[in-house]
Amino acid sequence: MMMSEKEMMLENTVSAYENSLLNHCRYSMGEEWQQLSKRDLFQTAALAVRDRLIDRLIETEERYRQSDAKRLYYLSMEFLMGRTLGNSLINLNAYDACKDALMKLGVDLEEVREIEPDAALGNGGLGRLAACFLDSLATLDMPGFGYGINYEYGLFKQLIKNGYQKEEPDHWLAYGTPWQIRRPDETLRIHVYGRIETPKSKDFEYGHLWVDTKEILGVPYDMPIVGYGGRTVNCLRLYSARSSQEFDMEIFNNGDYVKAVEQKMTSETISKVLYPSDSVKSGRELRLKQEYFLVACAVRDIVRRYERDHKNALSKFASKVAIQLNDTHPALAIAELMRVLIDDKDLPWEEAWEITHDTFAYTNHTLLAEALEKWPVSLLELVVPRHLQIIKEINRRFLEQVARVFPDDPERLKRMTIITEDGESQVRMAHLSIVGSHSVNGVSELHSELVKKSLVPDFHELTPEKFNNKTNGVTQRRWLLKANPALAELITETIGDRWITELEELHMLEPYAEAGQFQQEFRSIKRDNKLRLAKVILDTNDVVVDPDSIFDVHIKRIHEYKRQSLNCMRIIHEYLSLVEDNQQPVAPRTYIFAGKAAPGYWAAKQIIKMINNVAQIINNDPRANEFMKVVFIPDYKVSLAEKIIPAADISEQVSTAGMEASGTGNMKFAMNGALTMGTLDGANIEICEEVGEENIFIFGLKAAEIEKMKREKSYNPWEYYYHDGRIKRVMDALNSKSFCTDENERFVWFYEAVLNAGDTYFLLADLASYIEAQERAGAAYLQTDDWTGKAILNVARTGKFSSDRTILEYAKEIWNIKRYMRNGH
Ligand code: 26Q
Repeated sequence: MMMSEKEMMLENTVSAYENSLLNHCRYSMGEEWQQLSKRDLFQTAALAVRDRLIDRLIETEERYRQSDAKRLYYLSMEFLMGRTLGNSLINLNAYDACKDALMKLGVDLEEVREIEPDAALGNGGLGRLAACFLDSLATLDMPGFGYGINYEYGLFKQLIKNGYQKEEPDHWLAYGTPWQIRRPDETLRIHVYGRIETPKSKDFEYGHLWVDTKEILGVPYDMPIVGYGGRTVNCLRLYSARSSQEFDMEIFNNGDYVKAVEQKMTSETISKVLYPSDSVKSGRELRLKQEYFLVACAVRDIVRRYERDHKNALSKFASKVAIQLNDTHPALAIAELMRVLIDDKDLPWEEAWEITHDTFAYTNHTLLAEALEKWPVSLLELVVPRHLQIIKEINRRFLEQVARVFPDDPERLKRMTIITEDGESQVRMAHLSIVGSHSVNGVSELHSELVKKSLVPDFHELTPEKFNNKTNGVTQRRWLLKANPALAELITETIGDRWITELEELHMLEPYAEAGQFQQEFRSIKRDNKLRLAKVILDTNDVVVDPDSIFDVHIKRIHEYKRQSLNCMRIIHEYLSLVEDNQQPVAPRTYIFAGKAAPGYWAAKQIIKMINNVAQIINNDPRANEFMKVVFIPDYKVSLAEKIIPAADISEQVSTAGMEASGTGNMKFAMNGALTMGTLDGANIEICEEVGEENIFIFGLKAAEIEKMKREKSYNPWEYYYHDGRIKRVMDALNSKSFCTDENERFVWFYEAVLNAGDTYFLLADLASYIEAQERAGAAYLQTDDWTGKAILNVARTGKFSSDRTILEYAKEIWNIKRYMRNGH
């Protein structure tokens, strides 16, 4: 008799795990249990978990196939997954079973978990958002799949040497990863370079014209993504680039063996390394090839799967496939789908365009001009000549349409064109993305308004129906349940466990905000988390910090607009007030920073040095020590964030208003009971609306005020400098040797950038307001019960910021995908 699916599926009991562990120890690792190293133990535990994921992956795929489900494909150059072991065990509801099984075998699961390297296949917010979305899609039993690149090197490891950032490669795949299933059968052949043969006719309804190309192989690796409850396992498909022949036979036969091997290596560089910049565009050929490689693999894989399930009916493509572009990085997918439909499937332009436009949707994550992607036409001509041709035709038809709606308006055409003509001709990827998509969204209310009103007003005027908002969210499974198990347990004991999949349930905590018993337990959990972090800080920084001080935390990518320097200036102000004016802060604080700077971003690296110098001076000054400590924890990453966030009292979210698209760290902190110190920017505004003005510290200029000062050129930082002695003292200190650890260091550059170069980020304009808000926060912390009440209300009122809510909005309003529950669930 056939075994039922249930009998086949591996169980999540202690004895079943014990069995699996011992089996993998012997038959996968080829070892005896006592012989396993720490890393072997991780590998063995991961393999036991992986078996269970695969069972459910197969079942899930069959469920979607039988329902002929519409599928969502999330195309992203970045997936910042972090560690998987703990998360998968929690979502499988097998954490305790595995922990107990290991314990019986004399091993501590917590220790094994710490061995796992982070999968740091992303820079920051955009990459982590993609990872949270995958968790929510699986938890909601929705057919949503990620497509990305299997970078051999993730985001660089950060070392701090003499206060400066140094980068080291992150060879995360050095020992392989148990979380990937290689699928060599589904390898794809991708073409780059080459040339276009003279077309036979002027339109695009002709056959293959792209010739003499170089071929690269795209080998897929699937990472199973398990949703909470373990019913659904979706997957993230990552492609590695391989050379198409072991050796290029022609070169080989000509006798140049070394050159042949060299060529092979060159094609494999495409998936070698993640670009470490989260703003300034690189304009490099390799990055373009990476973007194209992702897009070519994903589009072909999607079309192939569609055709496998739907015989010869491409006209229905958009009713079964939705593709979301995570920023413009995969925007070439629009041209690639057009190319496949026209060149390979022989569809006429109009039909291909309708399918393409109905399939794609685009998310914008930035308003910063320098972060908007533009590629030189000459580079596209070299790497993807056929796509350039298609983009030119898209643009020609688009401008024709604009000219029909707005006749005699050549300026408008210049503003809207996809291909710029002035100076070096370039393709604006945001314009291509907007034109080729049926939906364009920003990532917070304010940001989505600014996309319409400031970034692309002409496009909004032409097609207002495309534009919408999807406020970001984060997965509470990783950022509360996993990162803060003690708080999660207290919440569950108090209101039940439905919050794990329906975060709005947290509202039920509100009545407990002022309850003595609950407050006490809440405080004791926060203190334990602070103690745990203090141990990490002792290990990494060799600094002793006081768990009873305020933990004031500023962690995120280092960027001028994020204004770590504003925090630094205020710390200097507090320090000088203490040592020069004998003004003591009302409560002792520990200032905690972490974050990476793009290796080529000079100012950001200088800011790291500035923080470290300030830390060194303050931490070594006995007059300051009982009141303040400053630490910069090196090598910020997902697994470190999971340790820092639950320990925070204050969350620093101080970007120049109008510049942070959303922020997602802000949500993670509030969810863990930290109070936000923030400007009215990005999602801070919505956090303020949710938690209430009395439970957050808001300061600084508003986006509209900044915008006005910029427009009228009315901002003069010198006025603030001369008008406010506190500001002058801080600036003068930075211009002197006070915070220098050796000769020739001084932060003159900073003084110059702020006072003589116009203070682009409005530091001086916001400093006084920031100092005052921080003083309010310090005083509020002393009212222990009040503060705890506010912290609890922050937790209770962050229900909106679950990525489950975000995904449900995307699913309903953009993707039109549904939930497919397993029978009996
Ligand atoms: C582009 C071209 C070449 C090389 C690199 C890049 C590149 C890579 C990453 C450009 C930008 C990024 C990442 C941007 C990012 O993380 N943006 C953040 O997205 C979050 C999720 O929506 C928001 O919460 C943040 O506000 C936003 O800064």
